[in-house]
Amino acid sequence: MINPVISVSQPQAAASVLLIGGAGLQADWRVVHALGMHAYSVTTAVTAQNNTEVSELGVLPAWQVTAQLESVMQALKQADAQPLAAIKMGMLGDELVVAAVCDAVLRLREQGQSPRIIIDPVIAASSGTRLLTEAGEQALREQLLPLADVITPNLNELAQLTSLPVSSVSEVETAVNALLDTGATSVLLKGGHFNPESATSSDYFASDSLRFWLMGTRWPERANVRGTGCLFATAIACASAQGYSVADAIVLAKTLVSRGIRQAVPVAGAYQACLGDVSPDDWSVDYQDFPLMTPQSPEAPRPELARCDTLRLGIYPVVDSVDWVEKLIDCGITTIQLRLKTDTDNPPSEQALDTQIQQAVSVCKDRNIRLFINDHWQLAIKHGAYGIHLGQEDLYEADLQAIANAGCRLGVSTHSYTEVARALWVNPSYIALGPIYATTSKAMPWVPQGAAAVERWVELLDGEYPLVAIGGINLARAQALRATGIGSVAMISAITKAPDYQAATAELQAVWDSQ
Ligand code: 3NM
Repeated sequence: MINPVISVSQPQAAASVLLIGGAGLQADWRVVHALGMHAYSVTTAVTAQNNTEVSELGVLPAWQVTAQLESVMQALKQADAQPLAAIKMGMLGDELVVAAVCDAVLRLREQGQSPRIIIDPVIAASSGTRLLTEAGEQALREQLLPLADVITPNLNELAQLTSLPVSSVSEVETAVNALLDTGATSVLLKGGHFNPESATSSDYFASDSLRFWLMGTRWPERANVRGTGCLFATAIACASAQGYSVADAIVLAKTLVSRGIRQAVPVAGAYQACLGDVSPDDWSVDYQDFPLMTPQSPEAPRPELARCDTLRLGIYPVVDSVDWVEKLIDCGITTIQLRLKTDTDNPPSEQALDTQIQQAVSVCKDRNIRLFINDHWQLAIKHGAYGIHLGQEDLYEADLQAIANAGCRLGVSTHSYTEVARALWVNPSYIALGPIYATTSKAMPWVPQGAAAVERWVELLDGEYPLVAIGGINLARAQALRATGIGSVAMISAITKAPDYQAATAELQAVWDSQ
């Protein structure tokens, strides 16, 4: 159900964004400047508007838009130009401008360039004034939306583009799916106007392979913040240009919009979002702005899982037999995971699994060891294990309520902003972050995150959840990671493949306990 999204903090060659729009360009540029990035812009319309009305509207002739696009294309041919990685479109005005923009995208594709296309389908101002003619709307729907990687309608635009009702969770899901039928790769409903009484502002995303609701804190005293839709779509474009997957780009954009609303200031009868300085490396993400993600309804209750007895789980070996569990407890290990990976051609019987898990639990119980069982959550509950460890794929297959009811802890693997947002919705007992370094113990579609990412995760999440770094961790790397402030490091081969596992375990523990 859930595809891996490869993305975490991969350093990217500098890339630029093209912004196409009307008045919204001024909000768009604020995101680009806040992140210290580079963009080109093409103006499609000039409006006379304030916080209450649009009094005049002039859409530029299509030849002027084409001329601007042509200048950008020429600039992109310069040897030192940053490649164009994303295009964000806002107000287009009429069908002639839509056709001009469409033509430019198709020409880029003919030249072998495929920047991510983010279309904010601006149709009308909040005051109701139309910003796109009816013929323009038809051209948008028929010509441009099929080229989109992400369409980002607000609630009114979703209703307008689909002619469907959008007042409940299931209606929004149906309408978003209907908009996907235009041929776009994905759709994000920006949910600022959806369920305005709810404590969270919930957006809904759907593509062929991924669906989720994304919930951020609402700030009701700042209900009328202008331009947040533009900020959201432009932030998706900027994160795209930095190399993030669509889903991670959306999570980062949501944090930025939440931050902007939280810090908004009153200006001329409305609020203006304030982004402040935003680091392009980690988007200055603050825990209070970080969204929660679930494929279920945003109204579904979250499980109340038991907490670990400590935020610092220490040296955390991951092993594949009861024998290893016993040997490492004898070495003084107090947190351990039993990961019985099954050979799909020759799976062990349920009875064999049951016996091993029962034995491991009984070995650990009398000695107060935190034993986490990987995957086999029913057997872990049955035998009263301290905790369960699940990967993202298993997170929604497992009965989280049953795990919570059993008082069992739940640790969750994560590899990206998206997966952390999903893990946070579950309110897990710990969060594992991986792979930090390259590993040969598990097939991984992910690029290693590196120690700098661990530092950022600690800054974001430490104190909220126990954190565990995993992937390629040996003695020297454990020492380096200790300095990031993370409370735990997990490893397989550094212990189980060591020539002398007892010495290796003792050294790891000494390094960990020494600072
Ligand atoms: N999970 P080693 S990396 C089991 O990134 C596992 O989620 C990972 O083994 C993740 O210490 C990994 O030998 C393997 O590299 C860790």
